[in-house]
Amino acid sequence: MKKGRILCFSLAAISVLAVGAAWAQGKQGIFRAANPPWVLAGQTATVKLIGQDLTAKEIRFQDGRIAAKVVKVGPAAAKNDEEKKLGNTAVEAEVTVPADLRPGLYPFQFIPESGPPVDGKLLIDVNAPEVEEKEPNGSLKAPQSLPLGSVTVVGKLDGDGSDVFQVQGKAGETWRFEVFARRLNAATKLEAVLRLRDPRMAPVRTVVDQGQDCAIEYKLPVDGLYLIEVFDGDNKSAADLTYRLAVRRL
Ligand SMILES: [Ca+2]
Repeated sequence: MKKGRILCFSLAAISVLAVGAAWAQGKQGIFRAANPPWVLAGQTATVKLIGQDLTAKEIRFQDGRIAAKVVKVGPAAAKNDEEKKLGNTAVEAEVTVPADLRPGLYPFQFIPESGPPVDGKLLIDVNAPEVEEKEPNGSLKAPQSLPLGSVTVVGKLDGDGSDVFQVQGKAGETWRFEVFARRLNAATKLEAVLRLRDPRMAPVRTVVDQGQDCAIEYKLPVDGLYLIEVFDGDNKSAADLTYRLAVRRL
């Protein structure tokens, strides 16, 4: 009992010292973005993990099925002011994801030489057919019907500034709807909003881009046709408000 207490005390003391040292240097790292924004299940890919004052001798995923190897740590090569805001460093990692992992955000940690680890999340996705967004799809009464299963919509918010899609779902299925705009172009003006409506057209989830795009994961309560709306937070519309909408049946 006593030994246990002493061990706990020492571990706590060590972590307090480590955190204290990092704070004293003002160098506690912050992770902000991955480029590319996702890694596909069943693949090994090199991804740049970008943030402020990042360093890593190792990257460790909470899910032990994902393996990561640090390739190099260096300055982030920002191409514009928006990219500069993501931070000064990039940790390049080779990430290997097994084929049976379902799409979603997977937590990991940068383990530095010294000091506390820094938390991050990486999106794992699956290959899905691409579908072009087609107007008119601006009203709940006339949505664009998507093919069954997982697809990726390639669209732009021009015209009436709202794009509505319809998917056929079954009770008990979990779906993930995720918009990519800012993560593909840090300088985009699009502040995407996603809204999911049930077969009675009642809104069941609404999410707003808060600097990192947004996603809805939802378990369908009933069979039927569900609507997913994409629009801008300020109701802007323009030909350059481009996005990708990942529709995934998990
Ligand atoms: Ca459109």
